[in-house]
Amino acid sequence: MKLSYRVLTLALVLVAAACGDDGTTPQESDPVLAKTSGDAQTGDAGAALPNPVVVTVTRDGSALSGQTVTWTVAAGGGSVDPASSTTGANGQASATWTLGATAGGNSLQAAVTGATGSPVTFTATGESVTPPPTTASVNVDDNFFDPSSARIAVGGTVTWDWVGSVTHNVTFASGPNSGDQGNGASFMRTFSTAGSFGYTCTIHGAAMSGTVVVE
Ligand SMILES: [Cu+2]
Repeated sequence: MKLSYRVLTLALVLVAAACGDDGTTPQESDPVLAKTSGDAQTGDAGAALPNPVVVTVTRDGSALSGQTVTWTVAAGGGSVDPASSTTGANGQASATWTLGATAGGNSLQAAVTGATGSPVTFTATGESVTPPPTTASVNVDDNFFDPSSARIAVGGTVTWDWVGSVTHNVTFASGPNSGDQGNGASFMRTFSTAGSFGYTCTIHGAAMSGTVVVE
């Protein structure tokens, strides 16, 4: 009986030694990759989406900096910039996604080597873009411009036609301007640079104003 106790004691010591601290640190958990923002956006085909795509990498629930995130367009034919980025102190990395030129579905993957949940997939919808026309017409009425905003291509021409019964003008911050005109008159101006150009009828002030958007 006494011998059995000794054998049992020896066995317990050996088991304890096998389970004890052997000098190595515990195994770290894998990083976890998750989408943060920028998924399911809609934007113009061929153009950058309005918001960046953002992912977050964590370990055991805490932000993990210094992780390399690889961004790859998976469908739609667009591009992403940069092709890889590194998570910051908040665990986040982001990229700008430019959709393919053809309207329709696009997808993008973000990957972190060895991370749980990697890769994550973002989707976006590209909408067809109507090119700006080369000409536009605006009615000068009493006392408003119709439409108040005209869109044209660079190099395009806007024509204003006086259809109201009282005198008005089309006056930009810098000319050429129409001068005062009455019913039946018209004024044309060609715009050679892109931008948004506001104008007013100085007779009726800010309440009678319009904009030409040149793209
Ligand atoms: Cu006026």
